[in-house]
Amino acid sequence: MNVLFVAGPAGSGKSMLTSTLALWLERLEYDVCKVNLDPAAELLPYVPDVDARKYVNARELMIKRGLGPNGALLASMDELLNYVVDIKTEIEEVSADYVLVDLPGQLEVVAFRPLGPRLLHELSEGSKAAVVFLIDSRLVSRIYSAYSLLLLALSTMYRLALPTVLALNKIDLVVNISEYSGEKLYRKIYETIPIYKLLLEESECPSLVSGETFLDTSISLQLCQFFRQFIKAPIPISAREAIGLDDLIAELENVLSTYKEG
Ligand SMILES: Nc1nc2c(ncn2[C@@H]2O[C@H](COP(=O)(O)OP(=O)(O)O)[C@@H](O)[C@H]2O)c(=O)[nH]1
Ligand SMILES: [Mg+2]
Repeated sequence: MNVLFVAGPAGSGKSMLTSTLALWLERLEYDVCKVNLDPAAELLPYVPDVDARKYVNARELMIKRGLGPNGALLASMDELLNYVVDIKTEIEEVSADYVLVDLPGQLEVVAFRPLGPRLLHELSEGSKAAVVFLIDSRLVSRIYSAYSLLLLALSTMYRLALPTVLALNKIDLVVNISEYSGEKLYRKIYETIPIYKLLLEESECPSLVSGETFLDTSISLQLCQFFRQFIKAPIPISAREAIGLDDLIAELENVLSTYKEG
């Protein structure tokens, strides 16, 4: 059993990717178990096989304890930890090749509080596991925002301590996918989206426009070299249009094949 956690900032497309990737894997004749781990999810683009909302409901907690939406999400994640054994049992009963875990909307709940890594490690214990970290293409349309998103991805990778594959989602919103395909599409993506200027060795580390960020030239140059050393360029995908999923699966299989339980 391979466990894939779909992570990323709110709105990056975690739920959409869980849905599309599940269909894609099923077409490749894998058995897939879809897990919704978001107790505050309202509408999902897939029918979960295992659902955190069965155990904890953020909306009910909000009313019962008089909490706001953020407080309710935090309280419900804390509560969810009490049910991790039940959730794991349900997952094991499905006995799938791939378990896709759609993580809660708010990244900080999973990545920067103690319960996130605990939850992920308990759910993946005894299996191979990896994280897909999603970045919204529209949020890295400027070089300085590419720096901050990559720093966020790196800090998440360190906190979750699982092999991580970065994917740049929603490419359909930044390149004309009806006009380009195959190699041409990739070339267009690499030219259009500045995060690739930062990460691909072929180009020089880009210089920043002064006044856009606190980073000065020498720090940004060092960061760029650091990123190039430690981060593989994100795989361009569109969860909505099912583009790039074969590449994503190949990279996930690659990291899973060298997985060692920590
Ligand atoms: N155009 C486009 N929209 C997308 C894509 N992936 C997700 N979305 C949309 O982005 C919004 C947020 O997606 P969702 O999966 O709910 O994000 P989550 O908060 O990370 O789970 C929804 O309106 C999705 O329909 C994509 O690849 N292309
Ligand atoms: Mg979601």
